[in-house]
Amino acid sequence: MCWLKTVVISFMVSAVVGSRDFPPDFKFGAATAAYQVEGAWNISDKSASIWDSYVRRHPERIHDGSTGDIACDSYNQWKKDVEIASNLGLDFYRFSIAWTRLMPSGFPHTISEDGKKYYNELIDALLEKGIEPVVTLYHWDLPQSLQDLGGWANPLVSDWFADYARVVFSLYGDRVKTWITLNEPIIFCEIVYNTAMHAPGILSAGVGNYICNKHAMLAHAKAWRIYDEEFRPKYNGKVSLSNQILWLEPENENDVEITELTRQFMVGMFAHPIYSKEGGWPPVIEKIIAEKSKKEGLPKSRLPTFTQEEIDFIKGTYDFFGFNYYTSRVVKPAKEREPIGPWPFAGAPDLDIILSVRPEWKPAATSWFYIYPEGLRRQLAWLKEQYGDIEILITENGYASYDGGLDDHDRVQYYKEHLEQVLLAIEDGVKVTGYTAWTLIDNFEWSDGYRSKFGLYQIDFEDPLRKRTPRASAHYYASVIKNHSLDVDTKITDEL
Ligand code: GBH
Repeated sequence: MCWLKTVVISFMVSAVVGSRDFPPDFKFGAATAAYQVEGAWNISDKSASIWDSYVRRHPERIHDGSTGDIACDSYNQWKKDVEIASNLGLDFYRFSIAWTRLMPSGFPHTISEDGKKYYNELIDALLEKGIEPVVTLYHWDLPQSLQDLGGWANPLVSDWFADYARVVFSLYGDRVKTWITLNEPIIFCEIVYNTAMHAPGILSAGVGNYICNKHAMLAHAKAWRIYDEEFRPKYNGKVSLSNQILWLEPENENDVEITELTRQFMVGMFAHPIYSKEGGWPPVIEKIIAEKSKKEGLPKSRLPTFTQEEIDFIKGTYDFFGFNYYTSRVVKPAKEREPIGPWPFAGAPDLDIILSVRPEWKPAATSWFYIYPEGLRRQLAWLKEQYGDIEILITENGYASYDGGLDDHDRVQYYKEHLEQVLLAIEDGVKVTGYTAWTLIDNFEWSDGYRSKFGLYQIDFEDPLRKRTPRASAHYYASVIKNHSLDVDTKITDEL
């Protein structure tokens, strides 16, 4: 009888989704980022990053006043990370390199022996287990020494980043074939300067964010071109960036146009310069910010322009489209003098829009997070329509809870429902080639400290060795990977 029940259920499910199987070459991974997991913040010759200093200067801006000083202690426990990545059956593991660990001064004349060795060992151990390393160069931890020189607001930052990228490519390019230059410029530029709620905690709303956006695009492009010219011929890898994308829908039919405009503002700002045929900022966005700036009596736009040379330099600097998806918003115009919450999660003053959510989208633990799996499929379709039939890699997707327990049924549900949307998108003809779960292990969730749990594995933060224990979601994900299909039980009890 049992088999009959399974057949009936899978038939019902396949009526919703055509195929439950992933294409043969589809890859599954999980991700972390250096500051969120490594700890060992001042070990050996490592210097302080902007997060190391921010958590000291502003404990009140971190939910529990915590720091990433120790985090998951992955600097010492990395063998366990590799082991659990292998137990999950991951095709790839996405982690980031801490600039301050590898190049303590921020500049390439000092390369740390310990830093070099740490990432060498991690990469080799992954490869030994048949896990491909996918490496992010910058996941928000700028050397404080470079911040002291202006950080992402200094036009030289793109050269500093390029020099760092060259060092990383030359050290690890023989073994790492997939590179992410920058993780989520919308967060490290827009959130930083519009809210100061992330390191370095500098408020410069409507100005600093745009300067940073421009320099981030140039930094990415310089790194891509260095790879393309100096390393691609011998290593033949791929380089792109990861954009954070909120899927946006009109609140009602009158808001269709303003929603498309907001998409250009939020996605196009960081994609149009790289992925469009014309290059440069999305023209509508350039126009709006220029007009606003003029009304404010400014001599020129707060959005710095690109020269034609810069436009051509940035255009086409990609090998795939990487993006992180968690949640969605609906868009409506703000009423006159209506307060606009902090961009990019609540509203955008330069567009006079308010972002909110539909009542039927279930909230996850943290304030910004509402569940809308269909948003992922729609986002994928939109990307294809905008930028053509390019390879897309989902570089993060995952679920936040405050409950740190092992029976994380909600997280299993989240993964299942989002992976269903990925399959549907593939059926729609979108070239999605891989999916990355955020995150392998509970870790330091930025301003939310250790309160928000995203891990497939639970971390015992009371334990000096930071014991890693698989949650139900780890069992589920392992089973999806093993079967290369969603035709699996959501309640798996196999040993991991
Ligand atoms: C990604 O950011 C990051 O790449 C990753 O490091 C992070 O752990 C993960 O997602 C989960 O957040 O309180 O309004 O300032 C996604 C964007 C950045 C969303 C921090 C929430 C705080 C929102 N996240 N942000 S707010």
